[in-house]
Amino acid sequence: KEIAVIKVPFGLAGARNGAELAPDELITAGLKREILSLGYRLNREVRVDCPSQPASVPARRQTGKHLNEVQQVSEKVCHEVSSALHEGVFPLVLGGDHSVGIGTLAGLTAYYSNLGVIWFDAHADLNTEEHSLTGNMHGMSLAAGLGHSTFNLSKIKGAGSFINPSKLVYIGLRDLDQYEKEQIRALGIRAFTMHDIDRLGMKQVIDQAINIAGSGTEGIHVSFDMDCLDPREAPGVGTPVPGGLSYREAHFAMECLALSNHVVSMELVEVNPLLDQNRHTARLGVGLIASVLGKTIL
Ligand code: DIR
Ligand code: MN
Ligand code: MN
Ligand code: MN
Repeated sequence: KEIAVIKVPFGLAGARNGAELAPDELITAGLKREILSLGYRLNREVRVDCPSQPASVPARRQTGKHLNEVQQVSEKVCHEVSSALHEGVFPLVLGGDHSVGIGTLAGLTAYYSNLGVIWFDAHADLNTEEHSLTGNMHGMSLAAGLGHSTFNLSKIKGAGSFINPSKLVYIGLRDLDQYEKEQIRALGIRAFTMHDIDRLGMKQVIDQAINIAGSGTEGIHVSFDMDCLDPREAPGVGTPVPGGLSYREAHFAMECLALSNHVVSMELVEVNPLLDQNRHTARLGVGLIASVLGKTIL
């Protein structure tokens, strides 16, 4: 099996600087060695050219901040992801902040019309331009994927149709805005919060998630925001929230996803090397990618 590593050094849509440094940090932390030692071929390693300085004054209300930059990056990521899929190559997207996920979803929908998505995150990323309290577009990625925000997949060249909320599952939620709570209820999105993980255990949670996102779909896309992890495990993220996933809960979920054989793409976002300690969060990210790709303990 072949992998395309798609590096997206874009951090303008997050809450603070630093996520743009993550793709290089993940490579330095040994990502390619892990991929190759699992028996994959590295088909290509692409670096999407991303603006690092905002070209325009950040807009306040009508649009998210740095909309133009997010749009440019989304179109490039969309193109890279859909090209990989059309060549039968597994796309591994390295963010960047989670606005990168808009382009990833765009590229996936260009190829798949019936995709399951598992969104690992402390946050729901369901804000629209109108409802966001921060204006940060990394908190709007799924609103864009579902077609609820003004800037959404239909504005991205090459994208397919919106994702299906009944095939979307959250894992790790614990910091939601009021509007996002209402949306999750109104849309009936299956959301495994930290409370559910405490109550059911990760095995029940990931089995059910794979069932929802993986049955009757063409495959599962794993979008992994590193802030789903507990900040003690992953200090190097832009918006840490206490009470997150443990090291083993996260690895166990990835291992079960690998065993399901349903995963068709993955992205890992929101590593912030400026806030990290001894590259700990980057190395954890590399390990989690290895687990999704089939690394086992024995
Ligand atoms: C918040 C935080 N809901 C916002 N979102 C974050 O800015 O919309 N997403 N941090 O990852
Ligand atoms: Mn996120
Ligand atoms: Mn998050
Ligand atoms: Mn199945």
